[in-house]
Amino acid sequence: MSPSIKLTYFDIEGAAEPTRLALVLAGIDFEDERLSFADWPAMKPSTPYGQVPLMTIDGKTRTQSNAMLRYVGSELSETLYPKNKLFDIEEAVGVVEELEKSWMPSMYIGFKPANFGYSEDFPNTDEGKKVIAAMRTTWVQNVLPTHLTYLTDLLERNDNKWMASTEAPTIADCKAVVFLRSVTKDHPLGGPIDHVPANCLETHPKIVEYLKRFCALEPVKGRYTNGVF
Ligand SMILES: N[C@@H](CCC(=O)N[C@@H](CS)C(=O)NCC(=O)O)C(=O)O
Repeated sequence: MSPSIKLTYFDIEGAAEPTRLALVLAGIDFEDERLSFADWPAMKPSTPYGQVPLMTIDGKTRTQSNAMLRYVGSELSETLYPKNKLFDIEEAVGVVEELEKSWMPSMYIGFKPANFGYSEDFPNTDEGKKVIAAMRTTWVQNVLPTHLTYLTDLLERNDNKWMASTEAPTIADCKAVVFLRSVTKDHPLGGPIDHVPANCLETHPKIVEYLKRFCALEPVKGRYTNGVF
C-alpha cells in the first residue's frame, strides 16, 4: 500500500515541482499543500530548517527536495530511479545541476541583492539595472547554450528520448523539465524574468522537442497553463 503523503510548498513550481512530477508520473495520490507567501513568515520558525518544501510521509515530516525526489523515485516507482541505471541518472542529474548553478547568481542578484553585498534597493538603481542586464544577457548568450549542448548530447546518446539512458523518464527529467520551464515562463515572484527571452531555448531544437514530449506524457498533459511548454 502507498504511504500517505503530503507535500507542502508555495503555490509555485520551484523546489517542489520535480517531486510533484515524480509523484504524478508514479501515479501516487498525495496532498499537494500550497502555502501563500503571506502565511509563510508565521510558519517559517516551526519548520526544521526555516524552509519548504516539507514532505510528510505517514505523519512524519521530512525535508530536502532532492531527498524527496530520490525517495519517490526509488521507493514508489519502478522506472523513475531504477538501481541498474543509477550512474546514468546521477550523471544526468549532475549535468542539470550545473546548469541550475550557472543561472543562480544572475537570478538572485535581482531578488536577493543583499546576498551579494548590495543594498535591497540595488535592482531599482541605474547601476543595478545595468549589472543585472549584463549578467543575465551574458548568461543567455554565452553560458546557457553550452549547457543546452550538454543536455542535447545526453538526449542524443539515448535516441533523443530522455536525459538518462532509459526507456521512461527518470528523476533527471523531473529536474531538467522544471528548470528549463523556469527560464521560459513568467517568474512567480515578479513577472517575466527580465533579459531572459521566453524563446531562449530555441537555439537547441532537440531541447524544445524534449520539453514538448515530456509535457505531452499522459499524467503531465494539461498540467501547465503558463509558459511556452
Ligand atoms: N535545500 C532545500 C532548499 C529549499 C529552499 O531553498 N526553499 C526556499 C524556497 S525554494 C524557501 O523555503 N524559502 C523561504 C525562506 O527561506 O524563508 C531543499 O532543496 O529542499
